[in-house]
Amino acid sequence: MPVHPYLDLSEEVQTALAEKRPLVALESTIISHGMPYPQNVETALKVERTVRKNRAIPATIAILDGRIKVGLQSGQLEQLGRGGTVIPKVSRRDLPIILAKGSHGATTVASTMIIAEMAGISVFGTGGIGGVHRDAPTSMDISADLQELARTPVAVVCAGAKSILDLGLTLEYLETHGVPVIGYKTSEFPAFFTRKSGLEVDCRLDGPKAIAEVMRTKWELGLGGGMVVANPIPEEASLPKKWIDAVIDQAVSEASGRGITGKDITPFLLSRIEQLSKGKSLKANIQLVLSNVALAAKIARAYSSLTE
Ligand code: PSU
Ligand code: MN
Repeated sequence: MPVHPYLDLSEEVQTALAEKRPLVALESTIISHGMPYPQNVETALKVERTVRKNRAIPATIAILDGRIKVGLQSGQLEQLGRGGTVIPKVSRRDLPIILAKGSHGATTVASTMIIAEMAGISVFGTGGIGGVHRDAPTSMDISADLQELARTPVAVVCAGAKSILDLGLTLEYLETHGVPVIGYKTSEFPAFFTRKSGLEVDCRLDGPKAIAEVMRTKWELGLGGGMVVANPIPEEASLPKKWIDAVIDQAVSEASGRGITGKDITPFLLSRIEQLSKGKSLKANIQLVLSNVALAAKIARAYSSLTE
């Protein structure tokens, strides 16, 4: 019996679910839209190895030929990485359209959360979440990731959010929607390429077990919804704040000058930042993703031993 008629689980993921082993969900927009080829595929493979090294099972999620895949073969990762921005970026609103058309799709944080929940996976590791854009007061551009965190019970481990966004407004939005923001070994919300933002998280926790306990408590209370676990980029990989902030400011002003809007804006900013930083942002991005998925694996293990 499939878990869900639209879902194809890999054999490994099926076995892990049946044996109640810890799983970590992974997204595919970061592969197709978040990094250039071939570093995107190399990183996706390294991410999966890192999850395994930390004794959990990776479940990379994507849409291929109108089927939701949970757990990909390396050839499928290659297909998503090589396809790049030709593969449609799929968030909550796009999911039914792409499935009905039978197309391929790269899942964002929002749609990866939806699918992780369908499959029964509670922990998801990635780079950064979407958020409230700096011009949101007039553009109303607020990532669907935030609404998803409000409604779907999955813990998302990330390095905070890039300062292409308004981080203060992003935290306000999460507060309004009842999404806990946990700082892992930090009381500050990290700003992706840098460890600090000057903004406080709701709670600092220093171990995977303490984080798993908040997840269990939230869901046993019937509160539903997700959680953000913010893990600062490793010190040695972090970028000088002034310099990267200037790069980001330039990318944001180019995007507005070129009239880029909607779902295209985040991928545009990510690739422009990579070009302007001469690849330095990409190196940092890869390091923080690896650190996040290692933590996600530890949280998945702690959560599965709490709930067995
Ligand atoms: N931020 C990053 N890297 C990414 C993304 C965001 O630093 O790859 C991707 C994620 O898939 C996220 C999506 O869910 O962009 C958000 O897009 P939007 O802002 O259009 O909701
Ligand atoms: Mn948007």
